[in-house]
Amino acid sequence: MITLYTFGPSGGLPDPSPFVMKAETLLKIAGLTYRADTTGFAKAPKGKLPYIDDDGVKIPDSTFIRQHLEAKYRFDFERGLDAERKAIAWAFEKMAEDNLYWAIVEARWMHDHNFDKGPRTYFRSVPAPIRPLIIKIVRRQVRKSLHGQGIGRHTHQEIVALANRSIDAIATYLGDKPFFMGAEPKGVDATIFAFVASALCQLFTTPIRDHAERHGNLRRYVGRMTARYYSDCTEIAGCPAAE
Ligand SMILES: N[C@@H](CCC(=O)N[C@@H](CS)C(=O)NCC(=O)O)C(=O)O
Repeated sequence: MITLYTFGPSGGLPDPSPFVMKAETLLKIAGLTYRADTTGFAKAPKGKLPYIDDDGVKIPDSTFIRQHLEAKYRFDFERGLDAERKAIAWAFEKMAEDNLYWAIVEARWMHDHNFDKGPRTYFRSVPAPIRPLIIKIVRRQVRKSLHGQGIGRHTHQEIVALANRSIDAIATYLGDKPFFMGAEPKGVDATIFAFVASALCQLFTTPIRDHAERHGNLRRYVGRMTARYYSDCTEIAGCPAAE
């Protein structure tokens, strides 16, 4: 049995972490049975979510989770793609994970109006007397991560400009195809779906969201992925489920 360690649904998303959403969607695309567990963060092998426990074997990191599913369950997430399209898919995934992601983190964690609605609520289980201190420490760590990654050295406007170019690139490549690489979903769709839905998340007020909302094909794409893989949801990130 596979256990996927998650943060749990929040803000109209299956998970506030796009990496957890990606891993969960990969499991769904592969048609594997799993259970979600929200109690694993403290024991995360690499200190981050997601990770899975597959019959006692722990695999952290969404990309290595995918590799594990490919190796153990012989599921081909790239079936039918030639080498060039595999390269394009990988490049888009890493653009989302290593660039767009940090712009989303900046938008959610560094601006009080978003922080108060989202990240601040993640600390509800921390005892009240020490909660403000823990929040301050974690928020400072996130600021340091943004600075270390490099994006935190830019102005908010510069960060938004970078994110919007990524959103435009995703929208342009998707075009009017049903899924990112064509008629059928591939592994890359788990990533693109997770990051586009995160950018569109209705809980947060961000220029990135405003920009993403102008791309009707992205909203329809999120709705299509929702209809196919999250049949218990009528909408995700304000995008109605529809094939
Ligand atoms: N490369 C990892 C990234 C995972 C990641 O960044 N997870 C974040 C949530 S979005 C996390 O757990 N952060 C907690 C921390 O850094 O303390 C993956 O693909 O799974």
